[in-house]
Amino acid sequence: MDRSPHPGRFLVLEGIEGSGKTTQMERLDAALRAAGHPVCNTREPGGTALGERLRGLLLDPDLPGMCAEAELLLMFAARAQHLSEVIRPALQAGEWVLSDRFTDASFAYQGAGRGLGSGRVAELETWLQGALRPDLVILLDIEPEAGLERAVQRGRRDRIEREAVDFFERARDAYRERAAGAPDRYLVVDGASDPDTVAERILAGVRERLPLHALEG
Ligand code: Z5A
Repeated sequence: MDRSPHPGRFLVLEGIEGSGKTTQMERLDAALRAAGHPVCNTREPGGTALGERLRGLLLDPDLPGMCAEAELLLMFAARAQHLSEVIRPALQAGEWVLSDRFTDASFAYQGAGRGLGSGRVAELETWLQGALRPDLVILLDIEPEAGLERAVQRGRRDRIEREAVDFFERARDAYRERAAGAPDRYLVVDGASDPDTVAERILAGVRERLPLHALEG
């Protein structure tokens, strides 16, 4: 199936903390490059100089009073720059954009986690993205306790990681609901499986959904 309005492909990895996105980004990036695809590997919030500065503010545990609306708008400010400077140019150039998080994270964390609702997020999505949506969102699904346990082992928790488990439960439920509502655009993989199994399932799912003849074998 090829519905993309641009010559590139847009793949996003999503999931709650510690679900294994960064680990699997590296593996998928390597598989795509080995198959000869040009890959633009990026992340949100971040991916540009402005976005990385905003990421620093958004995750700073010394800014505990940030209101939900400010958080949402800063996420989209970073995204606007990311779209303009990185994502759209790469897709136009025919690259495979592989992003560690994108707008689904705003629906999950600000819309559901913070309780702002999906309507506000959808308005910003339409304003900034127009018709642009990922070709495929790979959702690494994991119980919040298990993901947070992995994340905690890394050391100091960032501002958002300090939220209580029910915040991540709401985010996880929102991700799963979105995936269930558009199964052709989402690939849900059990993030609790071992990293090799997760990587195999992701590759199999990507091959099944996108014209990836070069990844066969
Ligand atoms: N956020 C938001 O609220 N709204 C938005 O619109 C956007 C983002 C775009 C930063 O994101 C924060 O921004 C995030 C959401 C919010 N909230 N927080 N906090 P981030 O993606 O940079 O941060 P993160 O979600 O906290 O990522 P993470 O904790 O680095 O997790 P990860 O990338 O999913 O996992 P990982 O680094 O690959 O693995 C974590 C550990 O588990 C590591 O030690 C691995 O070796 C281990 N691991 C990985 N996979 C496995 C498996 N399969 N088995 C066992 N162990 C594993």
